[in-house]
Order: sequence, then structure tokens, then C-alpha cells
Amino acid sequence: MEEKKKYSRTLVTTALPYANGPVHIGHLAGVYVPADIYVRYLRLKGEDVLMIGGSDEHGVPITIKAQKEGVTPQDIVDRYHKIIKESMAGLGISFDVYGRTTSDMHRRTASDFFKKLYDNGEFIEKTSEQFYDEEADQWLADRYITGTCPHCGNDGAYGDQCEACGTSLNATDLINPKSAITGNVPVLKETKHWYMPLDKWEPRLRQWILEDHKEWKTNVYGQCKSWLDGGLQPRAVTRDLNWGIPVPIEGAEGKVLYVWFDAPIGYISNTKELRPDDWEKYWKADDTRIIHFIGKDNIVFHCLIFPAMLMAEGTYQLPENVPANEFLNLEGDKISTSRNWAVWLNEYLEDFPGKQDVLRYVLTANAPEAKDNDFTWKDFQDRNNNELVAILGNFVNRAIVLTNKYFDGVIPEAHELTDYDRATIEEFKGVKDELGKALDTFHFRAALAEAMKLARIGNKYLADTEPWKLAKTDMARVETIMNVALQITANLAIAFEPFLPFSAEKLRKMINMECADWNKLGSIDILKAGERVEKPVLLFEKIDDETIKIQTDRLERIKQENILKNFTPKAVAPTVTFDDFQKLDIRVGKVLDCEKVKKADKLLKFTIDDGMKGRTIVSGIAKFYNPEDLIGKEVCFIANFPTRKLKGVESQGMILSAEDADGRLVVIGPQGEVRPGVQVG
Ligand code: B3M
Ligand code: ZN
Repeated sequence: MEEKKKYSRTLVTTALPYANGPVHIGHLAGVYVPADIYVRYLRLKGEDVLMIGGSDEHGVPITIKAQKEGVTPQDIVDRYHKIIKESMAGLGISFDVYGRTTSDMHRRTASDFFKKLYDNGEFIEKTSEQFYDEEADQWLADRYITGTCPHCGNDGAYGDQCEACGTSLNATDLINPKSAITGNVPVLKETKHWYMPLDKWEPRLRQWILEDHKEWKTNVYGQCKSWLDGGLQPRAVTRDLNWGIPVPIEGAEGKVLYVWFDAPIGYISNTKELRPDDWEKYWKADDTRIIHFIGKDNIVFHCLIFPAMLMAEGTYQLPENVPANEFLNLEGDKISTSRNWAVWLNEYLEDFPGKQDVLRYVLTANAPEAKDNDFTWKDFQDRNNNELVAILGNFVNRAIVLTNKYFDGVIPEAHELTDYDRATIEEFKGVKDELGKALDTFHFRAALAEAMKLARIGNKYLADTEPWKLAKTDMARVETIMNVALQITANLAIAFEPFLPFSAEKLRKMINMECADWNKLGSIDILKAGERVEKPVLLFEKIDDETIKIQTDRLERIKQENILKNFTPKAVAPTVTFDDFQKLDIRVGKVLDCEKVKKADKLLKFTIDDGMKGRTIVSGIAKFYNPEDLIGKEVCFIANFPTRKLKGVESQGMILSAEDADGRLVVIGPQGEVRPGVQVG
């Protein structure tokens, strides 16, 4: 392999979330948590690194949300920018700057960028037919138009992208296009726009990615390859919209820059905001390394379109890597803002105060690095209780408690090391290399597992050496053991800093370690004998079933609401004759008794007064009723249904019930009292 280019500084960018809603665990697992781990790691190593973030405040996602609520787009972005910025800070995502694309700095930067490309003749000017909603009197760009994706058949595809298969589209590619404002079939009208001729840059993009960046993640490399192999087309970089950055040329009134043209430039504007005097070296110097953290739906924009823009501009570095992640699902279903199927960061921080690191841990341990992955509350609880509490928290707590107990908090000296001590030390020395290698190559799950390995080594060391048993007989040995255990604790404070910054800080305070230094990882003389540790503080606590149930109940409620919202009655069955109908002998009966059928959690056994000699009917509605509540009620049943045996009980008929959209069964009965045994017809 070709030797790695030397670099002196790193610019890490993180996708700018649309300010049309709060951020959720999908955004976090895909982009912000891994980026934050990476940046914290570089900082620990003493490298020059900037972490650039901000809100994406233009584009149709914002105007659609504003129209829905009857407020201005500015109201929407002001509201969500604040929520997003505060909640990210709450989770310890350590941006050096978190800007916004409605800032003056950004407006100027994006506008100048466009102007330079325009002046250099980098755009194609083209008049073409675009969709227009006559009733709404509005052009339909991007998400204003929905239809069927010509590639995968998803019928919720947008005019610029299909989220199901990730393909980037032109609105006119959609099958059965519909206006997202009125639902009308749009008309085509002529309008002029400016296009980036991506085809012109294709050979350079090909060389740059397919030849020079074979080390990129396979999911990213593969997506790029398939686009490049499909051939790139010119893409419009302007839109007919009244929200965005005005196209800075004559004859473009009423037109704005396409949001995907201005948003990536936001990385540049926000860097300028942060470092007005020397921002350029982070973008243009040879020894700068740019890394874009994004989700998989943004790959085309960051690997092909933005690089083509940078190539056309001519003075910028191209990204060194784009470690895009796949998607995180929630309890088996795709996360969806419109269906409210998400765990929202701002709500999490309210519901789980002080537990930022638990979420960071779970999202990293489960990161969708190579394939889509699933977040479940059960897994969240298990990982907290069985890993953070039982392994990491337990070891640290033991080391600190024992030091306080035997040495009054003073770090004891290590005397002669045994072979076992030496083997343990060798083992944890290896962790540094492995951890560094995994972090350098964006394998954050593997890196976290390595850090956890260190805690496991510590636990095993104490369990094997049993200092509490030696305390009466061999205090010198206990001193050595506790010294080693405390050195492991100090190593943990360094190793976990990127992943669990809140807990690492608590831990550092407990052992009076001022700052974490990556270079010391793996050494056994981080803490000096004679110095003190503080009293133990719990790093993690168990999360009980009730706490989890509140969350799963909430999701269950949302699921039901969504089902009911989307309910459409089934098509009516083929017509029957009166004779057909009369064949069914439906009657009213009174419930004399009702009880659960043993060993069958779905079945209820009814004793029915049918006006004759009475009958028993078994019905599969146990999940929806308390048997006692049905006693005394009148129900309708089919009297000439064939007798069947259900779980050993003979059922002589069938009780009628309606199945609601969510699968709930509701028993049907007369709306007034009638004599048991009368017929329904
Ligand atoms: N706002 C899309 C998204 O949130 C877009 C990213 C911009 S990154 C420059 O997925
Ligand atoms: Zn598709």
C-alpha cells in the first residue's frame, strides 16, 4: 500500500442536521457520536483538530414544516436550531463551532462560492420543464414532489432523492408525481436554472475515489462506484423557492441556491466563524486532512457533488475520508420523524438525567458501521446493567473502595511483581495499540470493545488475586495488587475519555488525575505512590424494568396511533344473496359466566344463556378483556357454527367481535336489552 500522507491538522465535519425537528438516536449513532469519539481521541493525542457542526436551515424540509404549522421558516429554524444545539451539548458532543446556514457569514460565503464558479464558466445554463402546482401557485422542488422511485418502486420517493434506496433523483424521474402541498398532479412549466456538469468531473472523481481511496469503507466505496459506473449527469444547483440564499446573478430573481449546494459550504462558513484569521489552512493547506462524518443517505453529496464543486473552485483540499454509517432502526422499525418513531435526544436527556454516557455507550456498541442495526430499550438496559455497571463500574468501585479501606485513600507502593502481575500488565499494554488502530480506521465498535477489555482485565485481576483475603496475612502483597489495580483504573480514565467523557471525568476526579494523556495509556506508573484517591463515587447505576417500561409503553402508544392514523377499511366482499345471509343463525345471548381457559393465554370460556338449554363458547379475546367485566353483558353469537374443541373445551358457537385497526377485538352486542335466544337479522 502507498505510504500514508503526513498531515499536521485535521478538520472533522459532521452532517448539518435540518433544523426542522430535534435530533434523534439515528443521527447520533450515524454521525455525531462517532465523530465526537474520533475528535476527542485526536485531542487526547495532542493533535490539531477542529470539529465543525451546525444546522442546515434552508431547503424544502424547512418550508414544508413551516407551512404545516402556519409559521415562517425563520420561526422553525430558530426553534430547532436552539433545541439541537443545546441537546448536542448536553450529550457532550464537543463541537468547536455549531453554526447555522442562515448566518451572514454563510450567506456571503455560499454566494461568493457560487459567483466564482459562475464567473469561471463552471455552470451550464438550461431552461427546462419543472413541476408546478397551479392551485398552490408554487414551484415544486425536491420534497415538494413525491412519487414512485423509478429504481426501487418506493412510492414515497422525493423529487431529489429516494430515501428507501438512497438514489439521488431529478423530480421528473418520478413515476406518478404528486404535489406534497395539495396532492394534485403537477403541471410542467419552463424555467431557467444553473447546473453543475458532474459528467465533466467524472474522470477525476473516478480516479480520486476508485483508484486513490480504495481504503474507504466498503459501503461508501461501493455506493460511489455504482454511481460512477452509472454515469454522472448535470445537476441543477438552483431552485425556484422563496427560502434560501438568492442566486447572486442577474436574471435569477425569485431563485435560490439548492440547499445541497449551500449546506456543505456551511462547513467552510462555520470554520471561518470559528477561526476568522487562519481558517484557510484547515481547508486549503496540503498537510490538512478533512474528514466528513455523515449518514449513508448523504454519500452522493459528500463524495461526488461537493468534491466536484471543490474541484471546480480549485483552491480547496478534497476530503481524505468519508466514514459514512448505515442506518439505526428502533425496535425493528425504520426511524421516522413524520411517524414520530424515534428516541429524541432532548427527551432522552430529560428522561435520563446524568446518563449521557449510557446512551453514548449503547449507540457505539451498536453502531450501524457496516450494516443497519437496531436500538432496543431492552438492549439499552442490558448493556447498562451487565456491562457498564457490572464490569466497568464494578471494577473502578472495587479499586477505589479497597484503597480507601486498606490504605486510607493513599496509593500504595508496588513491590515485587509476580509472573501473574506481569502477564496482566502485558495484556493491558496491548490494548493501547489495538484501540488506536481501531479508532484510526473508524472502527468505533471494535475500539469500544477494546476499552472494555481493559476493564475486564481489571476485574479478572482483582478476582484472581483476591486482595481482601490477603489483607490479614500479607499486606505487602496487597499493596502491590492495589497499586496495579489503580494503574489499570488510571488507564481506564484515558481509554474511556473519547467514549464516555462524563464518566471519565468523574473517574479522573476520583483518582486526582488532572488530565488524560493518550501517550500514557498502557503504562503502569501513571499514579504515584503516596498520592491520594478520593472517596468512591458510583459511575453507573442499574436501570430497572419500570424505567424501561415507560419508554416501551410510549413507543407502543405511538405505534397504535400510527396504525389508527393510517387505517383504511378493507374492500367490501362480493355481494351475497338473502339466502346466503339467512344461512347464518345469529342470536343474542347473555353471559352468565366467563373465565380464562387454562394454559391458553388467548382464550376465554363463556357460559351463555341462549334462551334454550344454555351453551359454552370459547373465544380468542382474552388479551382484550377482564373476564369478570363481561359477566351479565349481552353478546351476539353464531348459533349454528360447527362445534369445535379448543384446548380441551368444547365450543358451541362463535361470539361476534369487531377487529379494530390495531388488532384489538371488541365484542358485539345489542344496543338495548333483548331476551336471550332471539335472532339477529
Ligand atoms: N441536512 C441532510 C440530512 O440531515 C442534510 C445534511 C447536510 S450536510 C452538508 O440528512
Ligand atoms: Zn428508490
